[in-house]
Amino acid sequence: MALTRSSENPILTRADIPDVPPGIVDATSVFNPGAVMHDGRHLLMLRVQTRGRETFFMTAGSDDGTHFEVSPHIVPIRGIDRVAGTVYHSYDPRITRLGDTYYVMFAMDTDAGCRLGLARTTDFATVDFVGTSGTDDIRNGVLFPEKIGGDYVRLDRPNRVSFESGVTSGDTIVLSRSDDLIDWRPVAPVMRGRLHYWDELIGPGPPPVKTREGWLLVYHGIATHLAGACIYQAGVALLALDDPAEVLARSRNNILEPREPYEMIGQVPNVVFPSGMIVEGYDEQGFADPDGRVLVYYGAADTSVGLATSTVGDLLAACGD
Ligand code: M1P
Repeated sequence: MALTRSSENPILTRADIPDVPPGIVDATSVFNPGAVMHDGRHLLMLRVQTRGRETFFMTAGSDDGTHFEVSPHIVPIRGIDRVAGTVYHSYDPRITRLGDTYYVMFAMDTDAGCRLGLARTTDFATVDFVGTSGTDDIRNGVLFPEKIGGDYVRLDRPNRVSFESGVTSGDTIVLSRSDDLIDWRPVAPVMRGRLHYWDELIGPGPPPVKTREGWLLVYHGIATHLAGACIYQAGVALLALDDPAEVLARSRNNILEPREPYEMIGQVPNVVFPSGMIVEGYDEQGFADPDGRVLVYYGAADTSVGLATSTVGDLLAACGD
């Protein structure tokens, strides 16, 4: 397998979450983190859920990418009250660095449905809401780390598939472009789910990584089951550098699937959900080093945080497997 689990897994559990009363007391779960290098350290932005099933963002820092200390603060998104109505939950943050600014794209459950929120920060101490990023019902959105063809570009996953339970998901990853990060134009479908196989429903994972071969995308795929159960796995694809709507390669098999007890048992069983990825090593032109270590952070069973590692070269090879 292209990804190797850390022997320290799960690297973060509810036991690592300090109380921050009155919001967070005896946290229930921590999962689906965004990840980025900040000030020479590995930083995770965590989705923390409480017994009241409220959701909060917290951050954790590490010198080695494996052992994290959670800061005893809730990270507020300043200005999110500008959203009309109630934002019930903000979750699944994906972090992209553009210049000196870190952009956090996250899901917001609102009265109107699921929307993408966008916030920005330079220090993760204060995070400022930029706006609701588009008007479509979308849960997964990831920004590319540079403009392409003069536009901001993102991959998103519109929620167009409905289950009987009323839950919505999606089977298409779409490329969208924007001049201002707020108004988005869907440009082209990039990848569709493969019915009957491991990735029937799909969504982009962490922000794509620039390599000399193309944009490396880790994504999640969902196998549906007659009983209504879903199995969440991770896969990898390679997108063309100039036009990321073009898929150059896509893994036939998943590269990570629920196998360990902490992935198969939890609040939502059988889930690995990759949401953060750090590449240790870029060349002077900003391309990821093929030998560079890759750290993929994922939510395990919507309960804890797992880490799996690889190299850029191994992930590129997995695209063709
Ligand atoms: O419970 C598993 C996942 O379910 C949803 O996945 P998707 O983004 O594909 O719709 C999300 O709620 C995600 O947070 C969760 O981990």
